[in-house]
Amino acid sequence: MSRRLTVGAGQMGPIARDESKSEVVDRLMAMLHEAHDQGVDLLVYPELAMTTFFPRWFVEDPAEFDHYYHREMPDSDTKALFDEASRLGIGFALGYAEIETDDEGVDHRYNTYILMDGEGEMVAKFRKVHIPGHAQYEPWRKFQHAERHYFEPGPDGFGAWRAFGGVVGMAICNDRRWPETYRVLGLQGAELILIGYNTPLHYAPDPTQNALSGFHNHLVMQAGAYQNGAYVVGVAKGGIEEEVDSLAQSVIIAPSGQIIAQAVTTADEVISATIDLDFCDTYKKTLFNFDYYRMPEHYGLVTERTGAIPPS
Ligand code: CDT
Repeated sequence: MSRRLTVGAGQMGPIARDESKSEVVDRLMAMLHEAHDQGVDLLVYPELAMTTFFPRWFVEDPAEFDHYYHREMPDSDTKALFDEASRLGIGFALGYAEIETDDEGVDHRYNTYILMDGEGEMVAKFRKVHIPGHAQYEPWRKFQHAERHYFEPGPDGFGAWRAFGGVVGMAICNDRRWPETYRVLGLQGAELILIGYNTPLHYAPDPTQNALSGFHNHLVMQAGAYQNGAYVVGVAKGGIEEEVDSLAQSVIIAPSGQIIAQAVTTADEVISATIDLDFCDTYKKTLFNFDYYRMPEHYGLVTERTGAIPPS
């Protein structure tokens, strides 16, 4: 018995500030067809795949940027992509900026992933939990990273869902740097973790990290895969977008922690790998047999404390 599935990463090159949603959908559609040619069952697009990475600009009233957000998915801009994917029988995960108005009429803005199965049914929605960057205008920066101005943390945490013959979880960009993300998914039996990202190569608070950007990207995702016996699909929107260079190097990672496919460009590019979800047990039932080896009575601080408190 094996549970084989072909997963694809639909890496994107830059999206210009004035690029229309229909132009973006054309690009996503071209990658969908390429994925179909590669026999892909599930195609993963990046974080905020519909727009330029607008948090690099600060506007006092976030509502001025509401044209970058979607109130429903699919909507009139994206319906063609959803229709074509279900016609081809391909599931996909799409990152986008979401706006939702609550019962009191208050708008909430989220950095969101939607996961669709191959029949055109929505499997799940995930809203980014760890929101990086800053909430105020910071004039000393070459460019802003004001995600904390434009998005609130997803209130639902890290869910996992039965789909594609296995258990699937999602995370978005900065979430991938935190081991808790993978462990919370691992504790729900996640076998396949989908992660989109937009990572500028220049990290303003500490530029000594710039040269390590690609290393850190793979380091965290390979560790998360291995320590939880899961496949990880990490998908970039990379290249030079509105003068800001961002990391590409999208990857598909096995539960062994090994990279089994990697993008070679900084442009739109589909990579794929046929995986066997049963292979997760090679790790989940041996070295990382959680039931047998975990010691949760010694992990209390992980949820009791936020910041570190060294001994006095
Ligand atoms: N999109 C996103 O979360 N990017 C962050 C950039 C570093 S924090 C300014 C990341 O973790 O890759």
